[in-house]
Amino acid sequence: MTRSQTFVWRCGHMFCLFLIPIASIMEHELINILDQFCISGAISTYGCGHINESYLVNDTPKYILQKINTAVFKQPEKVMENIVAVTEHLREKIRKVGGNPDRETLNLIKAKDGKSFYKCDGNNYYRLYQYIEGTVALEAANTPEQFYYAARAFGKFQRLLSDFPVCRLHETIPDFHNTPLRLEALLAAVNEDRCGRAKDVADEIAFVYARCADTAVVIDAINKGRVLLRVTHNDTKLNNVLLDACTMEGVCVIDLDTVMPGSMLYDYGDALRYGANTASEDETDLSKVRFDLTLYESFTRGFLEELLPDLTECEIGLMPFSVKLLTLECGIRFLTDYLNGDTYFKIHRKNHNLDRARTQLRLVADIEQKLDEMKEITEKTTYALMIQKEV
Ligand code: ADP
Ligand code: GN1
Ligand code: MG
Repeated sequence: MTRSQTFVWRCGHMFCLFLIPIASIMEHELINILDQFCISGAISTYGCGHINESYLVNDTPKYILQKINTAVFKQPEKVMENIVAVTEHLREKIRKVGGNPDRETLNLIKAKDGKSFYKCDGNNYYRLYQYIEGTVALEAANTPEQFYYAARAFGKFQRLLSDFPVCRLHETIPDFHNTPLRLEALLAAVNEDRCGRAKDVADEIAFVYARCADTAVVIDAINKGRVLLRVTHNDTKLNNVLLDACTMEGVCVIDLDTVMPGSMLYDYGDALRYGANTASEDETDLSKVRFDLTLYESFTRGFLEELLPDLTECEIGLMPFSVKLLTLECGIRFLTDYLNGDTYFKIHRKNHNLDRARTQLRLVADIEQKLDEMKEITEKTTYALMIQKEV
């Protein structure tokens, strides 16, 4: 076991790796956890997620060990039930078309007691995945082609799960993409103002309130049956898909904690919120934050190539708007967490959640300027794909 911890720090679209010691008490705990899965090996922290703790286990073969954040996922056993059910379904589908299920879906390693997780010290839950070799998880797309491949992978994920019964899934975080409720939570945080921070964010709060009416659009369309409830991923950040390290084609969609009943618009909108931003999610120089229409076109094409025949007219019509909505929602969530004292998202510096919120809101403003162009791109892409299918 090495006494090291790898920190991946994203500045702009560059990456820096740092090694700092893992506290020995933590190291000891992790050795014991691995033993529960009959595994040992050098271990280092891994990835850039805001919620769980991920570790790379450098054995032969390699593994990814994860500690589930039980403050966020209050019923971790339900999360694991969802992941087992969804990955089993995917395995079967992948096998049927001659694919490689060990590479194209996550593979959980069972603990000694036969469970898909190991529970220790009251409320600490760990799980272990096979590490998928020869892949990369990108923090930012370097080319439109990479983003196109990510879109194909997220679209295919939904397509392969289109016959999975939505009602079998637990809602691991209730109302996760219920934007009106996210707005209510922001209001409550402003009123409570438990850290005395509301006075510093008056402009941001006003920006959000001016867009109140937007928050209900997708939920209303779901309630009216114009947008369907499907099995969706709900957290489609670019680093939640593994791409082939050589060809950059999509290999495996990961981070399945939030797979729940949802709208395809959540997956589409959230992926573009993150991936078509010309700056990083926590950029402090807001002049760098723009929405990239070339990346928008690539992602839209890839996603529609996988899903188009199944989508309703209303779903397609709302695609451009969903990018604005999911960006606004994420801005609301970061701002709420800032006001509440940074209790939900991991932070790595003072005002980190405020910086993240400001980036999202700046992106919303830029998306608003580009909505007409986005609609045109979506219409053209849809039309071209329909013609192609008819030929
Ligand atoms: P988080 O909740 O921290 O975002 P993820 O499940 O997304 O956790 O994993 C964090 C990172 O670990 C990913 O971005 C990816 O780089 C890597 N990773 C996760 N699972 C695997 C796997 N099975 N094989 C290879 N890399 C993985
Ligand atoms: C969190 O875990 P991670 O980093 O993939 C969050 C997403 C946010 C995202 C913002 C369970 O995702 O909803 O969009 O941060 N996940 C959860 O970067 O809340
Ligand atoms: Mg992740």
